[in-house]
Amino acid sequence: MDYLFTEEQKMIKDLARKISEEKVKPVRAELDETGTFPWELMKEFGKADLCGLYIPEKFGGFGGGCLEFCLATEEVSRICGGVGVTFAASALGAFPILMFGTEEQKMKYLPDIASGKKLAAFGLTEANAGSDAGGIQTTAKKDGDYFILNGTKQWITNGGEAETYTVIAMTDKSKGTRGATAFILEKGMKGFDFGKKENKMGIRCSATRELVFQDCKVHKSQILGKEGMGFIVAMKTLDRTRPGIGAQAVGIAQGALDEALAYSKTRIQFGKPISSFQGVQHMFADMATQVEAARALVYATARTVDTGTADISRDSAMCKLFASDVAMKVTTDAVQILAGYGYMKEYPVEKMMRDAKITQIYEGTNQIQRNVIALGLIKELAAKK
Ligand code: COS
Repeated sequence: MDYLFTEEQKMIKDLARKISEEKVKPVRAELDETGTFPWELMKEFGKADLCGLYIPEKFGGFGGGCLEFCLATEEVSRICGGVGVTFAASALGAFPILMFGTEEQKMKYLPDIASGKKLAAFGLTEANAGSDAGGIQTTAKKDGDYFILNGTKQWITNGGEAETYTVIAMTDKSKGTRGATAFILEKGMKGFDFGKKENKMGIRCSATRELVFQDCKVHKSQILGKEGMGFIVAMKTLDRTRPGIGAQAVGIAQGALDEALAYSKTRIQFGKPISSFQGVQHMFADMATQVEAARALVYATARTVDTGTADISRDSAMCKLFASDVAMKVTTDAVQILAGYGYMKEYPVEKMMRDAKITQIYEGTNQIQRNVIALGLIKELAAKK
């Protein structure tokens, strides 16, 4: 399908594919097995100027947008979902600064993220505040020109490895979601520590850790936007980064389809390659159609995000929901096509199936995406009346 990319967008896609094929593919199984964080690979992406695709040139980035970011994320995830999310989660940490940061904050933090020298991360989730993001308990108590943070963030991607963190904490619990504030925190600040790296089912090389705050003193100049705007910062960020999860899901699904197709030509049963059986061909037809539909939705949503005009919550939720369900279905079918071999670690499809699962969960479960979509539909209807 022709998505009418510019020459620059084609170049980004090709470059991300080349690095992923040459550098990520040879090490993905070992990174998965050992749960090793892919620092060397992040440096490669930095050297190739892929880390700041969505960051304006004046802050050291490429000056593209959500689409360029999605193209690269898809290509990296086609080879490894764990490396893909490590790459993408830095954008999740950087987007709040990009959207709500002062000129000074942007100048201070974005160039190092754009160059790949530093990674960023986003701290919203807590043990008792997942889908119910408004239920966060981490507090930031005012103390003159400072805020004192106490609490624990859970399952933070790039936790411990990133240098720059956007953290949402309650500055006034009595105000509910309007009492949350977003802060930029730096690794190494007194009172800011990390929990152990979580041992996960998939995306195993990515780092998932707790962020622990114990009387962590943060100057008011580290606030993003205004005091009390933290929930809006978080929600608007997720609206812009969910297409990235869609792109990750499309990449994982395409990777699994590629593997299953290649295998089906070499696997001989009943005297013929299994690719010649109609039952298998129909599975491929469905898988390819689903991947292409998900890809089209991700690119269309990313383009809408980049126009900056529309209310994107609904579209963004749709593309994350659809693409992640496709990833789960297609990777499961790929394992089925490889059958016994698909279940073994010698082939990459079992890893792809494990990696796909989280795309239905993080950045808002698919049940929450359905709530957001339904709310969008109801709002649209009300606006028409
Ligand atoms: N953009 C701007 N503002 C938004 C918004 C968005 N996308 N979504 C909600 N808001 C605003 C609402 O308009 C409301 O504002 P007012 O106080 O002015 O009325 C406020 O935020 C609270 O919204 P709401 O009442 O809908 O909040 P809920 O607590 O019911 O939250 C959702 C519901 C589904 C939006 C939220 O809990 C959610 O997205 N959960 C998933 C969180 C998630 O993705 N976690 C993963 C973490 S990162 S890996």
